[in-house]
Amino acid sequence: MVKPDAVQRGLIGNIITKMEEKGLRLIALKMIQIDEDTASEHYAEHEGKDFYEPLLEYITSGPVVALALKGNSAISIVRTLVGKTDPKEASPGTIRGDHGIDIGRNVVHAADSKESAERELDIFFDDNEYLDYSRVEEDWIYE
Ligand code: IDP
Ligand code: MG
Repeated sequence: MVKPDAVQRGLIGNIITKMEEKGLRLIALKMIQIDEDTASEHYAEHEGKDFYEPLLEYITSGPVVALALKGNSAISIVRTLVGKTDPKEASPGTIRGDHGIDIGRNVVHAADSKESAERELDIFFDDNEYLDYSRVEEDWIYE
């Protein structure tokens, strides 16, 4: 997910480009403004933590772009492209490493496991919103 700060900073295209160029297949995409209920469902695991309320405020503060990506090892690949949670510690070349400073404005969200990916995708997409196709270059991406 492209978070509200990244939308405001004109980084949508840049972030999606990184995923496309890596070779991941974009199978669903939407721009939305997350409401309070959806935000608390999405971030349920963080309820009760110090940063929970500011996090809900942040993620509901403006439009976001939700995307579903498919590919071998997609979840770990995306987490690697995104970089560490705290942009100050994220490596150069990663999205957070190149574009953020504060942990509470860390540009993107990415699911961290198959279970969380399934749970989170269910929040934002209906089953009939996933597109079934392949990219012509996939024969050249996978051996
Ligand atoms: P992740 O986004 O890398 O998976 P999580 O630990 O799941 O990191 O935290 C969810 C989000 O909560 C982070 O992306 C960040 O926006 C926010 N967050 C996490 N830890 C802190 C903190 O210590 N202070 C402020 N915000 C935080
Ligand atoms: Mg997380």
